[in-house]
Amino acid sequence: MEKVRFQEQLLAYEQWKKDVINTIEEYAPWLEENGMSSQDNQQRIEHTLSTLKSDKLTIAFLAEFSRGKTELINAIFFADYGRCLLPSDAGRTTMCPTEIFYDDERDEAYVRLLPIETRLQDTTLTQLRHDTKQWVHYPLEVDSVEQMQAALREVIETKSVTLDEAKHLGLYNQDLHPHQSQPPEMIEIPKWRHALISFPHHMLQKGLTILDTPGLNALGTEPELTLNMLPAAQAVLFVLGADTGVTRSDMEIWQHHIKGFQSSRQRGLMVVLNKIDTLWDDLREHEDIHDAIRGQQRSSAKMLGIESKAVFPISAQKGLLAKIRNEPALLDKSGLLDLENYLGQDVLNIKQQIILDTVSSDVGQQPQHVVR
Ligand SMILES: Nc1nc2c(ncn2[C@@H]2O[C@H](COP(=O)(O)OP(=O)(O)O)[C@@H](O)[C@H]2O)c(=O)[nH]1
Ligand SMILES: [Mg+2]
Repeated sequence: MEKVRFQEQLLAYEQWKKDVINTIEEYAPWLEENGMSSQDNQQRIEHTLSTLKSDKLTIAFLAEFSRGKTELINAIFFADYGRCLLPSDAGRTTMCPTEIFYDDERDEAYVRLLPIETRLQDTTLTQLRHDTKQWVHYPLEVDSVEQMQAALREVIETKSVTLDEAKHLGLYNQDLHPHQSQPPEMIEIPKWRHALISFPHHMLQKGLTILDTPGLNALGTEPELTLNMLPAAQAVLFVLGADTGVTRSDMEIWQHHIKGFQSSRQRGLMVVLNKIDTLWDDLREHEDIHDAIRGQQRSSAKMLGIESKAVFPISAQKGLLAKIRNEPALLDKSGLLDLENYLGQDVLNIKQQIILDTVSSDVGQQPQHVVR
């Protein structure tokens, strides 16, 4: 089967949705002409149309820090820019949950950052989201990769505060400093609590939202992320590293933040074994490398209690490089397109099903008529 990039599948899905909207728009006058229109019918049709038009798709990237979530987001979505748009480097990873989407209302590119001190307020993130005064706003100049990279680096910024301040903000955890007899005087904490990136990428403009998360720590300190934002996502992408294997903190995220939600309702879940390039070795036979990757894929799957084929071995780094340099052999070897292909099918099928359910329950009597 030919592998289709996620972008192309999303475009096909958008076309399908547009067709459904057109059909429903034609349905209302048709009912009228045939004397079957009623106020109730019209209202339901309007409700369906507004649901369809505001339809969003959120994919949450969830994993312990440094598994390559940000690199993978760059590889899937931003390879066209020829560089890492979002900062992904060793040691300094995304510090705050970051939503990447397109703001149609303002129709502009920006990064907006919520200061960490807002944790002291008695307001929820949902409330703060609409209170633009509390956010620091930087416009993004989409024609300048340098300007954008510089502005986007804010999401990895930290600041040094006293132990008391860190405690006051609820950001000091003694377990993180197990080898020190005395607690440290100064603590490094994230500068920002949340970041919103509005970016005019064609998929984001079509209603896709990506949620990039920092790691287990943030899941503990920001309950809204766990309670509201992750459950609202239509798909979760869980990332493991081939260099580390399945660690205790990977297991904790899996057990507490992913598995629990899975049973409650249908949504997409993908498990990725990233950094398989760390197993590529010029001195080893091709077969040996293949076996080593399969071995890790099997053992990771076993630990998570899922089927081996549900784990996608990939190299985000090599996939990104292959896209930038246009090297099909390397892209194939990176496994990135297998993941994108699945992402497109699985997530979009679920979305399609949700839309079909909305249409059939709202527009009612003859849903098959509408969506055929
Ligand atoms: N070798 C290798 N390194 C990777 C790969 N993906 C990410 N990395 C590196 O792993 C580090 C952490 O990546 P990042 O995307 O920031 O991880 P995050 O904290 O999960 O967002 C960075 O130094 C990346 O360059 C990969 O596929 N292969
Ligand atoms: Mg990151």
